[in-house]
Amino acid sequence: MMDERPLRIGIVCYPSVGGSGILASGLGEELAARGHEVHFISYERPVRLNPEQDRVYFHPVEINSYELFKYPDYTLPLSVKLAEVAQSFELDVIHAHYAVPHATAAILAREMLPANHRPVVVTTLHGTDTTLLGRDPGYAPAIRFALEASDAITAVSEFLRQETHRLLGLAKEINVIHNFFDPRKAVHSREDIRRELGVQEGQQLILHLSNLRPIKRVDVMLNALAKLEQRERFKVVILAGGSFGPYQGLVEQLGLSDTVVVRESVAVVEDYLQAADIGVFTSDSESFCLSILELASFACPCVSTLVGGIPEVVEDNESALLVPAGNSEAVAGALDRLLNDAELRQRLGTAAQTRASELFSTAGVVPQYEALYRRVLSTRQIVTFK
Ligand code: GMT
Repeated sequence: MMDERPLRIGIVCYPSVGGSGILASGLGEELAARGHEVHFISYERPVRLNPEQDRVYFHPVEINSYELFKYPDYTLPLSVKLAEVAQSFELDVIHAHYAVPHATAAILAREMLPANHRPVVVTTLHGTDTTLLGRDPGYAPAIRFALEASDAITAVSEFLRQETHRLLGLAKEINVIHNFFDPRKAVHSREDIRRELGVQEGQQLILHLSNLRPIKRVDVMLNALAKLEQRERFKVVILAGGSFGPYQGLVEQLGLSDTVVVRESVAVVEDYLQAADIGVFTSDSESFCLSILELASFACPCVSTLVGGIPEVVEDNESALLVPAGNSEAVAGALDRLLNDAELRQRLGTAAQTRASELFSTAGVVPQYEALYRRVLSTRQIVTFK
């Protein structure tokens, strides 16, 4: 029979606005709500982590700036902090989100500890750790090693599972556990948010949210928006998880200054999700695209590029409009269809919401992680260096 006692879980993730950190924070909060003790280890407190949550602890990693190092080192202090926390709090599991450098540091921490005090290491791949860094010969061997040495690996989509096998040639099993999302309560009303953003009566709000990395192809999105006629029909809101500065010039050049509103570092994303009528995403690659799921939970339909794991999240013409990557003409055409057709928006949005609650709810997905932890703990084999 499987051990059902609450677990002590260490989560290492990026604390900034980015899907992997957001997912890891949501997972930790939910695991704590289900009775487990959860320790976050990172260089800052994760942005979306609720400071009020019981059984959730945060352990900062201090980064030194020794003159000897031309570049500051994070991996070693992280591994030492992980080992310290694992030993002091008798962690059962270290769950590393994003391979670089988190899985590497977790493996190092596990190996530093006495064999009978070693937590198991579960590594979750989120996307660019495979699709970008996994192609880089300067990283790939280290990523492959950290994954082979993990006690279990998960990927957030079937696409990412296959890409990881293809690019890294891993022999080890990869478990697919999709992203999940259940919205928190919005703080402001839909009307207040739209008013604050300057959305006029009868106008539609097109929303994009991301960390604006080059892979998001904000240039393609802006070019598509510039192709849309009758600008009085809509307002575009960009929630920027990074500086929008590099794109400001393009906004002006395309004559979009009166159409595009940018908000950097918003506190409650649900305020904006509930206020949106259409989402737009133009990424060249996306292992899942948590933002599409976030909008789907508010029955907001999206136009997106048909790349990576996105068709696992939403289906073309059923719950979204999916278009080829890098094609601003196609993005504009799909946005135009949605802007002009309230019935289509309603149909796709409702289908996206149903799919989200059936396949990607917190209640459905988090137990998959719990089951994996327990399975690995019950069958653990001490993985040691050859
Ligand atoms: O999309 C980003 O640039 C952020 C990135 C991250 O690692 O934080 O997001 C990745 O993880 C998310 C959560 O699992 C996925 O929903 C995103 O699709 C994935 N991004 C990419 O694959 C580009």
